Amino acid sequence: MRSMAPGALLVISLLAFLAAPASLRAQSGIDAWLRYAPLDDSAKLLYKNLPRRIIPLGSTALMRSAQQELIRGIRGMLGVTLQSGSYVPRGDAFILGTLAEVRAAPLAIALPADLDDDGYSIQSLTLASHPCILITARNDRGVLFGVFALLRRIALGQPLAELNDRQNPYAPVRWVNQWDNLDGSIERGYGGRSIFFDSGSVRSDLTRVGDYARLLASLGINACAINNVNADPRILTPEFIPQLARVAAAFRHWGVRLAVAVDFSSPKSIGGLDTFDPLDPRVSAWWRNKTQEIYAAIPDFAGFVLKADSEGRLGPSAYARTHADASNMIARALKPHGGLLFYRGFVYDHHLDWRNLKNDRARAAYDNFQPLDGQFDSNVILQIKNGPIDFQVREPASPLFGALQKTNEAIELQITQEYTGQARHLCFLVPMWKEVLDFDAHASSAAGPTPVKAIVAGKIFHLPSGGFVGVSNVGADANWLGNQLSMANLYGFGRLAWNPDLSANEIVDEWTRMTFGNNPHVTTTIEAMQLSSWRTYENYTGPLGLQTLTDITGNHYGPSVEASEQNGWGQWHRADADGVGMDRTVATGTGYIGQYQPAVAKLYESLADTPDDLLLFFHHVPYTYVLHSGKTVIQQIYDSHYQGAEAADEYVRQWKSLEGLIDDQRYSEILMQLEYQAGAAQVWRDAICNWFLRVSGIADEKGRAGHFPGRTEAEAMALDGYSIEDVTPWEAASAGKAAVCARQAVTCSAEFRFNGSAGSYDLDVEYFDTNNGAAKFKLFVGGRLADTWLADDHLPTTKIDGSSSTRHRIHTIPLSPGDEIRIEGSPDGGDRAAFDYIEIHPASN
Ligand code: GCV
Repeated sequence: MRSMAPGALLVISLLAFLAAPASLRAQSGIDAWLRYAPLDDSAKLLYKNLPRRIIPLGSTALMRSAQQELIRGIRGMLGVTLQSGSYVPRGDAFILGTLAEVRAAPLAIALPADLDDDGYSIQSLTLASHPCILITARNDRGVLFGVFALLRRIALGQPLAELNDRQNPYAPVRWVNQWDNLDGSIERGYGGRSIFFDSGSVRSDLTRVGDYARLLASLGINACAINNVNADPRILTPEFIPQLARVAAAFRHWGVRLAVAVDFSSPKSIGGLDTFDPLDPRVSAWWRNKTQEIYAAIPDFAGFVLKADSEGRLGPSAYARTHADASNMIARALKPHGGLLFYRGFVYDHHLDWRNLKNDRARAAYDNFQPLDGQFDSNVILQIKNGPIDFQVREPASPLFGALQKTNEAIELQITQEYTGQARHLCFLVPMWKEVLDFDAHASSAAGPTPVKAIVAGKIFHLPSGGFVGVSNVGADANWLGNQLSMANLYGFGRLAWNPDLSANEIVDEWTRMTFGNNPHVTTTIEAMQLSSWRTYENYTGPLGLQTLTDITGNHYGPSVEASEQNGWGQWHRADADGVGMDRTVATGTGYIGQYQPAVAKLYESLADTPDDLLLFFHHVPYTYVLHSGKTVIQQIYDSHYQGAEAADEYVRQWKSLEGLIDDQRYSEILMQLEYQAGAAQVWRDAICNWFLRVSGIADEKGRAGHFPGRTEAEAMALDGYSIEDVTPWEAASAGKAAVCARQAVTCSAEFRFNGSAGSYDLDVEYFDTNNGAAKFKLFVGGRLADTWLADDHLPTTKIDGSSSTRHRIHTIPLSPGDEIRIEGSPDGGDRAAFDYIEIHPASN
């Protein structure tokens, strides 16, 4: 996603704006799925008899938001401006009110008796012989959610006549977490700076916070914790609380409640005590007073999130206390105010001895929390990541879901794509989340199937609370997450939190239509891309349950197979010359599988029955082990990487077929992103295949791994100013080496002669775009300049490695045998204009 010069972008945007019909005009993405773009005339016909008046029966801030949203949506999509009025039984109207308000109006209609908090009913009915649409709910937040649901129906072109839609949320907890730091950076955030904080304070302009709350409300999300779980204790200082109150106010009229993450040592670090021992009465008094201070400023404050005894965060172990001691002490301070304490289950030892084959990080959540079942207060919720490790591209469901019967649980899903392409790669996560949510944990022999979604919603063991938490990490960039297509993940999380029974197809269809319109070619293309994208990403990063084979001690982005080995972090895959995979069996391995309920454990304990997709997560096997698919493990590793990279290439072609059917700005931004992804997928493919080829010594039966037709390595070129350096990890560069320009040089060059037959070719230059400068490249063919570009992307590394390796494709160049091809690189700052190879292919166009 290289940036264009601002001037060029302005001219292009202006030209596009003047030339395009309204629906195709540039869109920044800021409105996400709430664009309310005009429907086409035939769709509008469906709604020609809709009421023209809107009657809110209540006057709270939330009711005003509901009213304004309905006006905004109907005006945008249908070009009709609703008139506001008060109720008289005369004329058609949209009527908005809580059940109590409808009863008091009074409207002589039968009202639904089965609505929960935040649930809603949308009914088309006749009042005094006038057709009306009534949106009602137990609370005004529910009315707002009903308005969004009605507008969604219109955006999707669904008829409203005889409508009787009653919906209750599946679970009370539908939260998002942001990992924003007070300085304005965001841990694992890819969409720019924080919309909440800057330079140690809450931002003065909270417009984007309100916009965000509107997006969240449209999905039924009811709370947001705004700061990093690696929490800065200053969030609880007396100076900060009034600032938090401003954020709460920006959230409030969208029905989103504020929460914050807290640091367990706060009583000591900011509270003036000499201890943070949860059993010390001074400590509990401190939390009580602090909580009162917060509720005095923010009466609807939702609660705290706590990461303790994890990744260096202080916790109860400092005083030999339990997680229950810690969480109950804080929960009791919140209890009188109705607040919740989310205690994170992500507790593990990151100094494990990797030489001990019985050690296993995957065991940690269960080992820490299962023995405490029954000891947590009723307003404590254990927040458990979907899998036992850490948001890898594929993990089994955490066994902890099925192991607690007396503890409120929430599943933590990661919307921000930390290990799944960091919003530079298309990776629609809803299919992955669905697999976990629908996974039968066999938690109770009495209750029939016990899918994880029902467990966390408290439905199986009749618990007071629980539900869904998404780590969202939106930022101040116009498109929120750093990639327009990634917004389907935020949308999908919210829809699943409301109703986890929705299918991935339904969700992506809604999102695509609301985001890009109803053109059938557009919707089919985008939906197919989204739905295949998780498998694609998994294919070229870490198939067979290997997890994302990335730099796990660094940026979690590019390929680095050995980064997870021989360190204490415990993300081991144990690949060596003889075989690959973690033996987690009870019989011979770490015993992790024994943490599942017997029916699940039986499945995974058996090598023969374990699904191929999770094989190497559970078992260590030789490379020649034959999968259910009939392929050997090693061949599947090669094949999946080639398939994944081909699919990523195919996305570019699919996307290009949408030119002119969606607005230019989003078309171009996404095209650039997909072209980048296609190149990066090839980097992954080559890195992983080369690594396994070298380590296993077993050839790819299709002859692809290690053979790269049309590729000329930098090492084989005549160099001037460039020198050849080893790359770390070696698999991140073709043949392990790159040409790096001398630090002081103004320009370095490398050249070779084309020795193929005459024709038209695409030239791929693989270069390293480090983020500490913007090197300039020029490519000459036969002495003539063919292309020039800047290495000015902001990839997450200063190093020449798999994260900075980037492909630049130059299309349709005529070449004859003997033509001289010369690349010139001019370093800038720390960016050494390094490159890896040039690959020449017959032109694709
Ligand atoms: C907020 C992983 C991430 C960390 C994150 C942590 C957590 O380790 O890499 O950035 O810290 O999970 O979920 O607490």
